[in-house]
Amino acid sequence: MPAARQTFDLVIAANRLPVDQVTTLDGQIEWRRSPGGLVTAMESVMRGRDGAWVGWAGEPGAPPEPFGEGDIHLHPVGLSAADVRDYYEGFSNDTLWPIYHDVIVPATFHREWWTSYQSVNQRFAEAVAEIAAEQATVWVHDYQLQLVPAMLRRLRPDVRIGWFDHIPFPPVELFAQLPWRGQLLEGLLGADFLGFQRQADARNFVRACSQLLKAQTRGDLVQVEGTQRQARASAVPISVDFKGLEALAKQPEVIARAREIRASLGDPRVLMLGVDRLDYTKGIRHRLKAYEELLVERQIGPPEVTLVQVATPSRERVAAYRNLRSEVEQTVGRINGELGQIGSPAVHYLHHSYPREEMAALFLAADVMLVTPLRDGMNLVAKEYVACRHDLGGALVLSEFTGAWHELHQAFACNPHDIEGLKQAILRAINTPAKDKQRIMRSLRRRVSDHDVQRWAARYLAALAAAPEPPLREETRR
Ligand code: ADQ
Repeated sequence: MPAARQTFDLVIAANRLPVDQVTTLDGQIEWRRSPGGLVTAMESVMRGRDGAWVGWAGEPGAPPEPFGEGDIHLHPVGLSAADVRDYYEGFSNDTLWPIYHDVIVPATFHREWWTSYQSVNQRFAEAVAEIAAEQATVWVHDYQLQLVPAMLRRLRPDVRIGWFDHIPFPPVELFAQLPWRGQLLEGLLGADFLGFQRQADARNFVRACSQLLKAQTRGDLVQVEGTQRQARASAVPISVDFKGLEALAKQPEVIARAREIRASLGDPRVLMLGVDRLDYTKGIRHRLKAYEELLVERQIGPPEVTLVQVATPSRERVAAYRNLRSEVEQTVGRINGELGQIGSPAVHYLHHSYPREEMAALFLAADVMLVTPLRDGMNLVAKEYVACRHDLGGALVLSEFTGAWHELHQAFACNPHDIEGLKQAILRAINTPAKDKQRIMRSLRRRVSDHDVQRWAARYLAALAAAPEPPLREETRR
């Protein structure tokens, strides 16, 4: 007799599993848990529950067998090399990503990418349907899986479905460019609850349903056509593991490393820091332009002031990302060539990923943190910086176009398109008296500590549980 299939009360579906495959020195394959905040958040809600996570393991080809990792059951979904090219790099990152981020670069439309997106979403929906227990809660994440809610509902009308959008949801004028806009909205409306980073994102979604699908809407509710169901769309902003980061940044080794970083940079009076995925949404070029002008005008300069820019390699098979990388690297080279000094370059540019400890040490070492995206769903770096500054040191320059700015109003706000304004914000962050900066940092920390990632996950699941009841019973009565 075949063994009974294992099923789970809480199933997470996200493009990636929360683990990375590593090959050890003796050639063994091992899984290492990725350190992101989402994993920490999920750990907090999965503790003591039967939880599973459905996602891609990160390598093209046949998926590994399901396996356990701590409390979580991991259920890999396979992507072929063509799926990675068309569903992931193509439709997700070269069609949806630019449309959802204000078309900072033009979006590319290919019908075969859409076909691949549909078939991969179907595969995810089937994988979830297979392992979700009767009446389970399913939490689908992000723009790569927007068709999963409706596909899953067709397979499993008994489960409660939530979707969370980690990135912005665009205004209808931009969303309407998508040739598959109707299908995407219908896909999302399979969910009972749709969570967004900002209220404005939720409103954009509701407006898109009303204008493009002619759906009836009331406040944050959307009537789903052909059913008596309603989907609710509202903001539940994501956060970071405040306590975990604070504890990390209090470790003596991390504090010593922060001192060592400053010393190795020549103990500058002001150390500025940027930490981003190398993505055109992050405003790295605008930041460098403002910094370069401040140097040219001799308002600041090395060795007293220096900038460390950490740019994590990202999506290097998409042309827009390759172009951005060469542009940023040329600019850094030019700034250092023209404005650096022997032994004290103006920009220290690092194209690497770092362990959490090193990131915390960098945050602790930095007097001014530059977070200048042109558009960003939330931006966790801003919140991580604040969580690490238990010493109340440092100053945060924060773009108004991040979700984080809606919670961290006391930060030194900037519009990164306004280079003059950005320069002024940087100078204010440098020159504001330490006492005032401490007061600001204290209130930023209060906000992040009160609204940490554990609270985010709990709030999301409570909203999902309270979302309008699917009227399955009513429909069968009719
Ligand atoms: P991202 O666009 O990836 O996330 P962000 O929120 O800043 O942007 O998260 C990046 C994460 O990577 C942070 O935890 C940061 O510490 C880490 N990181 C960056 N550079 C690193 C490096 N060199 N080494 C190690 N770690 C590094 C998307 C959306 C955001 C949203 C998040 C979560 O685009 O708007 O905040 O999801 O919802």
